[in-house]
Amino acid sequence: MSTIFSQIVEGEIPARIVYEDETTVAFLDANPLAPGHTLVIPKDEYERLNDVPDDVAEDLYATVHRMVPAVEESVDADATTVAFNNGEAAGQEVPHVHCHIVPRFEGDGGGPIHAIAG
Ligand code: D5M
Repeated sequence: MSTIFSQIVEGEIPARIVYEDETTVAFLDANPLAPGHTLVIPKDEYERLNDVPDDVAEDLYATVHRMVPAVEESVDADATTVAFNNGEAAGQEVPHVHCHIVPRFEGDGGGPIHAIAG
């Protein structure tokens, strides 16, 4: 049984995809903490960062690096919180590695986000 994110990669369920290359995809979070909240995933299914091979980790980071300024620009954010919930005890709900890019705004009252709620 593939993860909900693999189903997005396969086009089996809809998502608002904002970037895609050979190994990674970025799409809007369905339950955003702020407008523009984006998730970046490897296309292949790995449950945790610990499981991701080095070459895929490089591609994943490259996409995060590319998406951070794009997300900030798209919603005119002042900053971003960039985080992984890596494992169930950390609040990871979808067992397919994903990086949250959450737009932040001066005075948004969020402080440093301690836990990215799923
Ligand atoms: O975060 C899992 C995140 O995944 C949470 O912010 C909601 C989001 N989510 C769940 N299903 C979907 C679909 N179908 N499209 C887009 N976003 C989705 P976690 O770190 O695992 O708690």
